[in-house]
Amino acid sequence: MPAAERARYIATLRDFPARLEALVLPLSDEQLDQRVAESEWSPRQVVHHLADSHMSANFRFRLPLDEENPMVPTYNQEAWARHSDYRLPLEPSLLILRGLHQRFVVLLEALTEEQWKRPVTHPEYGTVDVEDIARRYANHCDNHIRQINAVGEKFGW
Ligand code: NI
Repeated sequence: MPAAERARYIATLRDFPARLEALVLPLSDEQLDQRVAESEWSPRQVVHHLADSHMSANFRFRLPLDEENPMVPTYNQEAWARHSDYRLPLEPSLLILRGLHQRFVVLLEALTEEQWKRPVTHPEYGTVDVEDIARRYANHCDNHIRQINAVGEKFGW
């Protein structure tokens, strides 16, 4: 994998908290609770999901650095999104993302070639490496920005 791709994943992770804040902070409470369909998440749920998901990413980045092919835990994201804390204002989750992503950038920028290739096993995705995890979460950032933009397109903001 060329170093340029790794640098791109790191850049995406670095820029994400500010990109997300620019998108969601101007929204009203009503807009934050809009959904494109009953089965889809609102922007508010997406922001809280991102905080939970990226806390889980922290384990997926770190465990393989010091353990031999660790198994990482999974969780039921649909069930989590129905809990009371997914109705909170955005600030707690935006703060988590700010701090976490600052940590991710420092951690990933210092990885050696050997560390990028360390294996980690996910119950559904199988055995991947740290680089795959970085790609997956960089894509995760972009996908959820698109998901929030789709709500804006539907409701005209
Ligand atoms: Ni997600």
